[in-house]
Amino acid sequence: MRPQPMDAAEATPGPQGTAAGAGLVVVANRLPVSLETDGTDGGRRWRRSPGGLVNALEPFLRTHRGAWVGWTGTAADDTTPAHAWHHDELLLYPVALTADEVDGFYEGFSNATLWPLYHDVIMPPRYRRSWWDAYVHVNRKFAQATADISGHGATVWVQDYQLQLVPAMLRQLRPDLRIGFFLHIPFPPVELFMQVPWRTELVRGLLGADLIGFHRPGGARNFQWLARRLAGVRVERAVSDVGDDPGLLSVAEPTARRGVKVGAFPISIDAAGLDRLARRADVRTRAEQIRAELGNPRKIVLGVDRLDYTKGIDIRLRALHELLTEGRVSADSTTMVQIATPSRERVEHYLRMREDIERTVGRINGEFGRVGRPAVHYLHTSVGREELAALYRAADVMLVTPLRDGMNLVAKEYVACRYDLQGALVLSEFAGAAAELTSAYQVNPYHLEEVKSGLEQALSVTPDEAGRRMSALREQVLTHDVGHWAQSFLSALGDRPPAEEPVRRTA
Ligand code: GDG
Repeated sequence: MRPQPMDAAEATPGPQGTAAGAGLVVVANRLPVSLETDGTDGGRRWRRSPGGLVNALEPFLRTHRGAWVGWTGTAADDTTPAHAWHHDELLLYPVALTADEVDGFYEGFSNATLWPLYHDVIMPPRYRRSWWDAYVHVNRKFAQATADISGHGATVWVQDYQLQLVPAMLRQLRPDLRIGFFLHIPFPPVELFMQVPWRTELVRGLLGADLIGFHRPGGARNFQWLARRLAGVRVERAVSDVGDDPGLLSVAEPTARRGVKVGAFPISIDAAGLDRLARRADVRTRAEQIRAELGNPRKIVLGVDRLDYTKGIDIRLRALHELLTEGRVSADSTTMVQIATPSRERVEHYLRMREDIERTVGRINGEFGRVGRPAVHYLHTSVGREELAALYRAADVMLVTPLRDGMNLVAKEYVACRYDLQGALVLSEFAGAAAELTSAYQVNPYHLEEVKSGLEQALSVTPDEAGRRMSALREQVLTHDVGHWAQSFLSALGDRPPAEEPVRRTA
């Protein structure tokens, strides 16, 4: 099977955009484009980049004509535009990072300290002072760029763990702004967060926002506890189980008390858009073609992930391997496809994990594959949106087995593509999505026997049972889409808690 090329929506840098006065500004580590070299003519072009955050926010920004502040993804050189430019109706405002800043802020503190720490320390986080310094410095750059681009009284929505200091820095520069922050990854248990040498600074950074959003109420409650313990804030209202009714903290500023809302806002996908895409004749034809290219096996099992150690790709491969060894699954009738999108390839943990996974794939194919019929098709690549929808449509079983995941959009995308009410989802109970997708085959990824029996049950589900489960899953996903998520976050942010009484000064 050959993957089809990635979406190639090109961005043409327009006339130097003047950014002043933007009314809604999204601030994220990455701009929703990246500069790539074209294989045919060697020219460099901006292309839409894949990824959870971009996919989630883009439909919303399109309809609201916002601006986006972020890094281009390449260390600053003469290719980084110095000014804002338009791409597909969006105003993009680049933050240039040097190679050293990328090392310390992105690969270091963001991806080798915070990422493993916030994902249950699956890998040991590394605490390095120089990485922290780079994190502070780069967060300040983002805050300054946002202050420059935002109009008076604008709404700013800061995204994710790379930018946790931006809310407080931005509030200092521009007290007129309404600032929201959303964390796309899990917020860790308090005992783990307490490891960070700079824990108070991180909490104070977030407290600069008017609203701090998490995927799950548990994360929001962890944060509330830490804010009280580390920053001495008053908890006015505890976090409830619904995002529409967030908890409230009261923070003492130099002259007055200010309210900060904290709540759960589970992110979702453009469900109707994916449903439409999956129904398209060319996508349906491609799904049939994929089945044929795989040799028309009775069952196709699919995994789609960034190649990340949190995603549990190794676990699902081990489960399949044991099921094949025990004769509970046959390679004659079942074929697995794993799309592993390249990710963070310069971070050490990722290099080792990739070698591990590829060794396991090789071993399974060595033992159970035949000439022209591997048991596992492993693609270390990114595929286009249509190809992805066709793969979802072709897969009888979708395996989503992260050890920890903020939400996991892949699980929801699979459901959105199954308008035929067939297919079965095996889902880790440690993905944020598990709280909503209760009709999936939920498994504890640390319990290999449970993963194996989840996969086995999903492979042998009757059409009636599959239909019953998929209808329930679709009901949830189609009624709680990304528009609903953005809307509920922004309306909670718009409804800013009033300034409170002045802070009494003690001599
Ligand atoms: C973070 C959190 C949270 C993947 N491969 C291809 C491709 N993708 C797209 C998927 C999906 C997205 O990337 C991955 O989103 P996930 O949610 O699964 O995971 P993360 O990237 O880790 O995202 C996560 C998310 O933020 C949002 O808050 O859910 O928990 O870790 O949309 O479809 N897309 C295409 N080709 C690929 O090969 N076109």
